Amino acid sequence: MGFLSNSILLAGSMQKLGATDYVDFTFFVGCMAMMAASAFFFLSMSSFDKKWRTSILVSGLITFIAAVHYWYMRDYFGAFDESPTFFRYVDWVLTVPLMCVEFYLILKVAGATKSLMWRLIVLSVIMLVTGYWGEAVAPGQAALWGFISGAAYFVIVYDIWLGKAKQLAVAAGGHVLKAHKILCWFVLVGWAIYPLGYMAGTGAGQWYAFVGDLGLNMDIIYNIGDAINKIGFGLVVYSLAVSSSEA
Ligand SMILES: *C/C=C(C)/C=C/C=C(C)/C=C/C1=C(C)CCCC1(C)C
Repeated sequence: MGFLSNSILLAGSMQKLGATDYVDFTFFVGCMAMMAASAFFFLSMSSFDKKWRTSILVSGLITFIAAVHYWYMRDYFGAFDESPTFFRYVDWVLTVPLMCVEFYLILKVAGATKSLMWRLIVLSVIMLVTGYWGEAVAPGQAALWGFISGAAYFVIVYDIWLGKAKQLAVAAGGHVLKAHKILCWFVLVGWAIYPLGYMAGTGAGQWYAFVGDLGLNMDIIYNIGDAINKIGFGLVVYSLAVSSSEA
């Protein structure tokens, strides 16, 4: 609990940023971008047809939850020069399941069931809890936990690219199929940024130590991944709502 209350006490305190503090910089810009994206999604909501409003609301919730966490992560990193692993994973465990809800919402027109949504949510929670375990609880076994996490990730990729979600997208056709395909690419390529960050951050003494040796920084990789995946994912849903409201 100590670090939590410390970080709250320190919130609002100021530290000097140097020109080479790239990690602080990405926390700062990430926070701002998430706030701007949230305002954009929330304010555009009412201009859409009722059936799209929940999807846009969820896009806004994802970036808003991230904005709040980035506010704390920025402070935490500034104060301790240490990865804000706890806040990071609390953020993910809230926002990644919401992305699974987003898949469900856009596929509902084709008859997506709640069981598909829950399956994706459970897989994403397994992916994140095992990742947290490898990063924060048992870093000596980071390779093993990263492997289990990666297995859950691949099942998610399979489900949306080739499994039930894919069948539903094909059944829906049109704009939904197109949006589904772009979201699938986000999960395959955009989400693959995260294991790279994990390898950069937990590599010490592991077979993949070379990733960290390349000079890649875990927090910068995660921050870039979050900006692409949370804001980009939301924008895909937004343009789906725009194009099907026009139709
Ligand atoms: C907004 C946050 C998102 C989309 C976070 C996604 C996180 C992942 C896809 C993390 C995946 C991981 C692995 C596949 C293996 C290593 C451990 C993780 C948790 C970094």
